[in-house]
Amino acid sequence: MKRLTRKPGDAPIELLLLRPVHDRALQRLEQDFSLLKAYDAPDAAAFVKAVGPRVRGIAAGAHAAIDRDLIDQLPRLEIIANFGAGCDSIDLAAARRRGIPVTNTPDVLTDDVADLAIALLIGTVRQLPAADRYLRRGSWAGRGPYPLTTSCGGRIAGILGLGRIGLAIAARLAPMGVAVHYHNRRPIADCPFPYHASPAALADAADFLIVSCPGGAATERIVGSDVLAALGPDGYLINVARGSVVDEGALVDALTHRRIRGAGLDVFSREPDVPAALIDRDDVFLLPHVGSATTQAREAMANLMVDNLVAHFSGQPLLTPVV
Ligand code: 8YV
Repeated sequence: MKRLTRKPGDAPIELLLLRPVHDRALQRLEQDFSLLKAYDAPDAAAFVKAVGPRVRGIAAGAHAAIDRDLIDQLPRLEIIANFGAGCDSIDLAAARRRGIPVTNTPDVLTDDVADLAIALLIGTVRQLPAADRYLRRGSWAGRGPYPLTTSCGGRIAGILGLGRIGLAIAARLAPMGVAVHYHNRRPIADCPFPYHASPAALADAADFLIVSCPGGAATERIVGSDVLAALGPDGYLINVARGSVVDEGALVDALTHRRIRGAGLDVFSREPDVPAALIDRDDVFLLPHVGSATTQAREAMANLMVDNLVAHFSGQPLLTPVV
């Protein structure tokens, strides 16, 4: 485990924690840094104001909002280390303007998130949550077999955001006999999968639209009523990225009017609040943002977040800077 290299007599390096961090991260951070825990203070904003001039780094807990206002209150800030691959809760432009590097935790969660995308896809198309409820309420014995559903094999998945996680999803779809198409802002050179120039064109070609792109302003609600209409009445939407990418109102509307067949969602626009209109439906499979929620992934994420902080304050290259 990497430790901070410091000279005797060096002043402690103070890090701001806006939210509680993973136990493993806390343990390691406590060994090498002095921690300023805003979440323990009775008034977090007043706390940040008071300690702001001392803060040299932020160890960001899950989805902590780090906006320009906050960054402006931290004149000595040198690094923001995010816990998570997605950095949509951090104002990257504001950090960049000040020359403050931001790090994230890619790769170590890729396989678990991709596994979950496949579980959501199969669970949604084969209606596994509804079938489970059917059995538990005694309908199997009372009403007979559960109605037939649909095959996944032989169909086309459109991956919206063919990055690390999208590629891992594509690798899992191949042995299932599901063809992959994709949309990114730009086509990937030498990519074996057919490219579509817009989310709507991708949805039009696909039976399953799988969202695995970053969140943030550039992708806000890019899956709207037009894209859902293009997906069509036999199409399914799967989202393991960010709730902000999908227009939730348009999704409820499309489900209600049978413009798409179903949806599997691990992410929502105002977590942990989930629209009641989705909760009440049988054609959706809903999960509480558990894509990377395994002991292994979270421990690796915690270590990577701390390794980036240790590298920075030891004068070493960052392991996973966000570019
Ligand atoms: C979260 C994620 O970080 O990596 C991401 O972008 O969405 C997740 O892995 C995780 O939910 C932290 O709580």
